[in-house]
Amino acid sequence: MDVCLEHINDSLIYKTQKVFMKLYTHPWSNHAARVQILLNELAIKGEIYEVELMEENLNEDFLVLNPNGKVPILQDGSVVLWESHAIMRYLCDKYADGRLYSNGSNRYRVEQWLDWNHTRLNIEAVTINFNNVVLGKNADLTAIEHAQEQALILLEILDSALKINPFVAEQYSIADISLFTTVLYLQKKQYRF
Ligand SMILES: N[C@@H](CCC(=O)N[C@@H](CS)C(=O)NCC(=O)O)C(=O)O
Repeated sequence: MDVCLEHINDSLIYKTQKVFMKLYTHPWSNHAARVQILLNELAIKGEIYEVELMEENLNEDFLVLNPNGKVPILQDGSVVLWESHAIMRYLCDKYADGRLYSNGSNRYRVEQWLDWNHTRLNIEAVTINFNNVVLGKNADLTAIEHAQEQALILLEILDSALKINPFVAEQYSIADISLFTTVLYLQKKQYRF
């Protein structure tokens, strides 16, 4: 990466020294897509490295970066992070200058929806896609049906929240980005960068 962003007196300053940012991703990963969207929102240009899943992610070198063998992984200089939401929080704290993950009471609303997505809606989306795409002919049809039913109930909760406000928290935030990638995943759509 040619640009180094650094917080100086609370503002983002572009410095001439070089910093190395790399995102390990996969085109079908909803978890990686949310980080990639955030990098775009923050106008951070790093190296996007597409990992060959079920092969490269099982290599020793990869497992050193993430022992879970999953994408996304963010490498920002000496910082290596996995878990999409943790990466998003980190990027906002370091580079967003108060945008997308604001301080104060609105932040708890953002956290609420991030947790809700991770522990509720995203789980159903992963079950549906894992069975349909990865297991294919061996898919557990009962699990798919159950996940679809649950997803519909959860989407109604999300719809109700979005009737009040166009964003789940007061302002556009990383919770909206995360939820967007899950809804897209439920629609079996790939985010095109
Ligand atoms: N909770 C993790 C989930 C990451 C995840 O499940 N990544 C999938 C792609 S969407 C993966 O790398 N799967 C490869 C594997 O399990 O072998 C996050 O939010 O980053």
